[in-house]
Amino acid sequence: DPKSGGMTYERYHSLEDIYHLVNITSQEHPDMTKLILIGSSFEKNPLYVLKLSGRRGPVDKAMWMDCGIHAREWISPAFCLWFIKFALTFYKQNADITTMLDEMDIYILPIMNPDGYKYTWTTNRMWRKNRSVREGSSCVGVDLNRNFDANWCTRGASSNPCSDIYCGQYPESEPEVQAVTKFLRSHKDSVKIYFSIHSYSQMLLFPYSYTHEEIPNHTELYELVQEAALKIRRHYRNQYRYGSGAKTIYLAPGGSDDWAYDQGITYSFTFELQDLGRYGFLLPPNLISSACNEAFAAVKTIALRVLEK
Ligand code: ING
Ligand code: ZN
Repeated sequence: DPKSGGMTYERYHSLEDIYHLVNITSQEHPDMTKLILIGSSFEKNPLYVLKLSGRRGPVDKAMWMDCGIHAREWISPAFCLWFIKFALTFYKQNADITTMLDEMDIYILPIMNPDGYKYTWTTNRMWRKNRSVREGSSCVGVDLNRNFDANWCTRGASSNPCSDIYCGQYPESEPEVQAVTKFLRSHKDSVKIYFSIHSYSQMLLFPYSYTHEEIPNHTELYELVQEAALKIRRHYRNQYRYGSGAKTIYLAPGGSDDWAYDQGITYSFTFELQDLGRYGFLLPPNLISSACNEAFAAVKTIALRVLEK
């Protein structure tokens, strides 16, 4: 029942709750989901991907979405869970959702940084990185969105282990990043669209973030995010900025969307969800549904356009 479900999805969930929710969802929808263990975190928490597909035969296209790369951005995993619930609830009731699930497989990683997320619940609400420890340094954690092999650790990242944007000892040094890159490398032929969900600042971004140079299909992606931002403004009256990462926020090497793009996933995006700074990372639970509804509108707009191509 989507109404009673609503209550569940309008609050934030502990790590244990997230695992439980994903697990029961996969059991309730054995015909439309598959639970895939893609690896484990530094502290050996599992990294589960939930695969969503319509009740149809095999297809050759897929979309990927990861949430919770950064521990304190709680709206991000909340959105992945909300997306899963929404898609499964309205399949065969809503034409757009039916099209998405019938024409592609959707791989969702609800929480890419479980160790950091757990730490924000127990110890430090503003923690960003993972929780890996390293000999010779008393500082903990690597910024997973600086650890991908995309112009790694150049301007916009730090080689200081105590920094919040520490890039790690070498590209893909972190098990969370290794799990994602391994999965995407082995699904390269099918995955056409990549989404990474962050907060906050209300932005729809695409590569590059590691250089000011434009990608070959800059205009095409610019028009996609522009259309998505316009939909959000019309339907939800919220303002999202859009453009390439380097030009719209700041130079940031080693990010996941840039890496995915350079792997050949030419529809690659990073979304920064609500808000604009009033609450920042501490977005209150009563704003979860509006944040998720508008983010879903953006994902849907882009996915359906790409499927048309
Ligand atoms: N923002 C992203 C960050 O990792 C970003 C911005 C997007 C960087 C794409 C690299 C690539 O800094 C937040 N809020 O984390
Ligand atoms: Zn982030």
